[in-house]
Amino acid sequence: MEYKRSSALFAEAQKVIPGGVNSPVRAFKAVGGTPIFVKEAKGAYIIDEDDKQYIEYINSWGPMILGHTHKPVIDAVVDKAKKGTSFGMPTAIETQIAELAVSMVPNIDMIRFVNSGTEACMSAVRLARGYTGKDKMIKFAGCYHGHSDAFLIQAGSGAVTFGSPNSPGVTQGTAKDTLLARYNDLENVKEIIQQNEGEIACIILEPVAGNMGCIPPVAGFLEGLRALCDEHGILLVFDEVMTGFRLAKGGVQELFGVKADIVCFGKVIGGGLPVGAFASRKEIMSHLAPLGPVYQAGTLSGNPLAMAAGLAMLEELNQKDEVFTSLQKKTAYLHEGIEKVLTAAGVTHQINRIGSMISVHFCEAPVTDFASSAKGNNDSFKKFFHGLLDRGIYIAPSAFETWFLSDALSYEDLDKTIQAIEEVAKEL
Ligand code: KE4
Repeated sequence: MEYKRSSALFAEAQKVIPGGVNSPVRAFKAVGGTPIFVKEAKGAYIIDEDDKQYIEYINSWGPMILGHTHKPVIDAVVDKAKKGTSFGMPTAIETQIAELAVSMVPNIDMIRFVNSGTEACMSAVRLARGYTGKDKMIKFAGCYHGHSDAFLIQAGSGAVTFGSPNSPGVTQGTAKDTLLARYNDLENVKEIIQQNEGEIACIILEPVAGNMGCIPPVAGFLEGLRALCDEHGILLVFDEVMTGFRLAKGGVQELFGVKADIVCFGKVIGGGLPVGAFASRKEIMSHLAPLGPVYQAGTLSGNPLAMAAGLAMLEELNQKDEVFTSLQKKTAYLHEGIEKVLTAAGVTHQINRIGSMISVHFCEAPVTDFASSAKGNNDSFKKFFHGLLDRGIYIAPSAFETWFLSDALSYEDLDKTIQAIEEVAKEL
């Protein structure tokens, strides 16, 4: 398929923006080809610069849970913008959204707003280190918590499990305090804790992983982490940037009934504007400046425009439990349809799904961690991605990403998606 205008725009962009994009995944490196440039979006659809419409499953990587240009959000932003976009001074709306978020999410008394999921997770780890007085943290291979140095770590030499930088610019000094564990492997976490007894401030994870495809926790995994943290004086940090306000009003803590000590948010909480947040009980949050010694700040943190978008979004989700049920049903319907057509075509695959998060993997064995996710056949995924794109279906341009459904998707859209997959399956 010829993406004439997008190709021209991509060529121009690459002259002044590294890789032509402001975030790497958008460049289609994992799937090849030219990224499409979006002109506008509405509901479940995006329209590219060649005026081609797509049914889309990115939804800005999660925020557009109610669909693009959702009227209450747009109206709130437009009205707020007329009164000023940012002051660098406290405003009432920050308290309004903070009170609402605290009322929706279990185990938090206070919340601090920032401008991205990266900032939320970075700040949460600093707070955990400041509160416990310990330096190390455990993260999981395949979990992504944004691009701050401490998270850009890959598996180090097996035994010691020390991380090593997975990006130039990250120092060994930083890497030594990041310990890498295997997702869904409690025994591995226990080993690492034993090897670093008394030195670990926190364990941070995506309680439902979305950055190695969608990988739910196996039975007992979250509960086991909670018990280990209680036993060893470690804080449990749930990175709910993807899952927060998407999998349930109260996120994974509500869905699985497991209590985190600190919770990170992004995406949905900002309604499509740049908002992240981290939250905890008062005893921990009171360590944050200006109350306590742990420093954290941000010029645009809590700016009224972003708060207006986030507040409109959370208010609607708080009033409409049926959104979560509707999303769950639509995603199950899509799952069943994909399963049927891929099986009929004899395509080896796995489908992971929870709530309105779903991913398709072209591999034999179940996908339960990064290693099993990496076994997916990427050539098949590339054909799958481009076959769907050419048919007007836009899914995540990487096998390591998750599809996010919006409630603006109709069952007719889902049927068109399944139909397109049935056609593409013949080419895999
Ligand atoms: P941001 O700094 O990109 O707002 O959030 C970082 C982040 C933190 N935690 C989780 C669980 C996340 O999924 C993310 C960001 N997600 C990616 C999608 N895999 C954003 C897309 C991108 O990097 O452009």
